[in-house]
Amino acid sequence: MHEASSYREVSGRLIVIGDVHGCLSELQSLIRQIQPRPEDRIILVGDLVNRGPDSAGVIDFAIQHRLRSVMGNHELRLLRARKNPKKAELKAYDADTMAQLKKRHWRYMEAMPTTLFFPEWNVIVAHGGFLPGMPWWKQKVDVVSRIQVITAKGKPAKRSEDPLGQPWGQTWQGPELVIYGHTPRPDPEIDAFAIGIDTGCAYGNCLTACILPDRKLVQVPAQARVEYDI
Ligand SMILES: [Mn+2]
Repeated sequence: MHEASSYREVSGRLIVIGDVHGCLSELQSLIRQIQPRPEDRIILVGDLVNRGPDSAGVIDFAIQHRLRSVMGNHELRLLRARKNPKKAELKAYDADTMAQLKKRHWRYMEAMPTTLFFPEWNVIVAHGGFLPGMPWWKQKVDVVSRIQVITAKGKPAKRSEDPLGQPWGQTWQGPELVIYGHTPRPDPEIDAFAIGIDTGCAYGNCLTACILPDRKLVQVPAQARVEYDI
């Protein structure tokens, strides 16, 4: 499900926030720092849950403050596990998160579209990204929420599966600007028509927002520091 926003609120800014992964206090302090105005819209790139301390709290915050989110690979895996528990391949943190989630949290996750398109800015928010050479609105949630790199054969893959694969954002020709998460990096990744804003908050780096139309980046540091490989 790809969803287009209405033209109603063109006067406001579009505030897009990277992978939160249960880091509620960092999300709150990032939003405090940005000081959203009533006409602004706040969009999350998905992966609200898992890894961090308060998955349910992040979704409650999103519900209370009317934040929209696109579907992340973590929400997708949890939704499928709930539907089909026998087939589910769960990680330890998936089970922890599932124990926290109530009906309202599942409902919020079920309503996440594959992408959100903002025609007034020609901007798409997606979790992972897109394959080049194929209309973005035809691409399935399994690709859009999971792609990190493109293999030599042109297939979508995780960076860990194909370390020599080309990051998809480098191949994206636009004209739509894609703002995405999913691939954690020490700093935001800025390509011609793609901006990656997953800066690994749950891994102890920071949480990043990209604010349109100025493309301004705002960051808050993570509260907990853990070792990890980018
Ligand atoms: Mn993520």
